[in-house]
Amino acid sequence: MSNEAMINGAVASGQNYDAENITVLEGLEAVRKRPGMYIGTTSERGLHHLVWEIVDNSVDEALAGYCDEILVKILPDNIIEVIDNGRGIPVHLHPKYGKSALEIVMTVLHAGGKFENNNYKVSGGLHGVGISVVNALSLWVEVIVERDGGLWYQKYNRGNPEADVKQIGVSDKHGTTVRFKADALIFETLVFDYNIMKSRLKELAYLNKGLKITLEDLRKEPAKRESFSFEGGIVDFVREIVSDKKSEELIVQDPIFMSGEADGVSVEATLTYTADQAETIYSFVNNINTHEGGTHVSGFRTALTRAINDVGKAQGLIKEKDLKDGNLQGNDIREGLVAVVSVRVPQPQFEGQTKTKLGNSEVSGIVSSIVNGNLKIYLEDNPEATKKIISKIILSKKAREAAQKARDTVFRANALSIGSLPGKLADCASKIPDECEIYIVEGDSAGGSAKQGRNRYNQAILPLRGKILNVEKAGVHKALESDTIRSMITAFGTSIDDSFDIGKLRYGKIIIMTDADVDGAHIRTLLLTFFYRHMVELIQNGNVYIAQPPLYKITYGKKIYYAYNDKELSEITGSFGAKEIREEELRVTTGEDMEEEVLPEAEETAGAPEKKGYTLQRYKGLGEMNPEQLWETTMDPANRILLQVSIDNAREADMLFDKLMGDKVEPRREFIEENAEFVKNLDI
Ligand code: 0RA
Repeated sequence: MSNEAMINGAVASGQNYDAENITVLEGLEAVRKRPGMYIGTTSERGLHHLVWEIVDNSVDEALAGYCDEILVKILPDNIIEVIDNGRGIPVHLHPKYGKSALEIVMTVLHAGGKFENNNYKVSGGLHGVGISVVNALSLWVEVIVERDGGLWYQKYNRGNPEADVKQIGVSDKHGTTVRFKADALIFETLVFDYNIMKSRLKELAYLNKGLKITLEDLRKEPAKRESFSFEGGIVDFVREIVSDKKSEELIVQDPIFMSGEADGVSVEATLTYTADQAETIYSFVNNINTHEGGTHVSGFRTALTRAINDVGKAQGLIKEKDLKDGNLQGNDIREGLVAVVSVRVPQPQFEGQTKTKLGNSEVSGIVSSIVNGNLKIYLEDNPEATKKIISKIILSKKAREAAQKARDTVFRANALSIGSLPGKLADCASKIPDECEIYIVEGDSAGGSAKQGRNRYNQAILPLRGKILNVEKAGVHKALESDTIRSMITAFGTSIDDSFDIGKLRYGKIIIMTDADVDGAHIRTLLLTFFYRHMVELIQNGNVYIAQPPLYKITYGKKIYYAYNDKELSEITGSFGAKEIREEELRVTTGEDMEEEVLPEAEETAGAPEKKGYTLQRYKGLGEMNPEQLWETTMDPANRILLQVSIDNAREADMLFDKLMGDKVEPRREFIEENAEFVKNLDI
């Protein structure tokens, strides 16, 4: 029996399949052979793409005006169910293939587009590959369609229909239910993450005004259920972004909304101003987050600069003689800006490292003229708000000039001081940046161990003392008053902001090493935010890493093992044999009871050796490891695990930042509650 026939099930079901069908089957087989080509990766991220692919189809129905509700369930055993009240996938017999349209949609690569006539399908990106890709990469899929008065059903195993589409009942409703179990042969993990699901679904609800999206997690009791529906769309999105601000920190009380359409491109944008220094623009193309920006964002920025200068001058708020080239500059205009730009583009071209940058050149002018037109009208109609915005911008400009002066002074002073490298830094011998690493270590005791344990030739250690400044709130000249921040910048050699020069970087790897607890996470977030705001090239260039200290040390006989997470712990202890006892003991040693013991030192759980045969030590902080252990587990290139920080990570840290460090207590508590599991494991 040929491969194709087996995949097909054609022989088993005794049907005749022509050559065309064989090609079809090879199509799905190609997806299984090279899943990365279709969903980017087979990691947790790729797994979640399966859900996005289905939900995108449901959202398309909403965009076409046929669907207003989507329900996503995470069922026990990580089975996903997506229910929408769209038109339902067509089930009629397809003349060309002689099969139900449903079967074609599910088994032919890219078949979705052929039917749908949906211009806004995303090409080139990771979405929009078609629901058949989900089918190809699932152990099984079940589809239930309600339309044309009937209830229809088909099931597939690894992409192959189990039987023809069958009518299993009647219904006067319309909609599609897709249920699937991802294939363990394809994915590294099959476990869906509630928070990842929640943030994307919530984002989709913001981007599609009025669409109600519900997420349910039925994997454990009590079930979780959250619904997202925003009548204000991206205006509500911006409101949420600034929700941690007090009203006196908001320059504009209600976000400004702009929209329009030209040449098939539709544009929606919302903006507001806060007293912060940061610029926050979230941008989307066809509901995809364009992290790297692109032509829609540059069009938006151009329009903002132009509209503010035009109206500001017309109203006498900006005096040309005060300004260098007669205009307020974009970077001053964007300080404190919070904006969401969402466009729909018929044939988007995605570029950039992560294919999240819009390349279509025509979009820039379209966005720019729509935003410019709308914004001018707003500014002219709201002179009070305009006045406030422009005084804030002029203030930003003055602060920036003052900061530049302060920075110049600091760096000049630094350059003059003897040796010029900070005293706390234990530098390495090598001066070849490519082979040099700097560990930024939380706390003096861990710093001491790291200094002793390191490879002096190429590993430098910079211990961080105390709380680092909140760079966001303090502003950069304040941040530069912090010893810690100054030491760090001096050690790197690159300077910051406009003066940043990656050519002067003294270490190829900058490694953040903090404790695996909430304080450690704070410090890490803070450092990442500082890098993101003032040294972003370090991240773009891939120089920034996070060290992963182990959570456990297991001693079994004379051997020592280290586990970096609970899964590894059970794998390691599982390999020792005592399988039945194992789980029980793991619960004892890692469960909540242990956490409550007042043991400042690491916990040695040596009890009942005749039963278990191994000793488990749970590290609570880097400081508990002696120099040798720290080297062996976290610093030795042969054993260590380093996570390279991506621009996405840094951006997330930046977003979290306000929550963690802001004045309001509520968002911080929410963060800790939302991450309760993480926090429990990591022990606060
Ligand atoms: C093909 C054609 C049409 C809709 C769909 C597919 C569709 C796919 C999914 C996946 C999840 N929910 C979905 N809803 C619809 C167009 C239908 C028509 O023209 O009637």
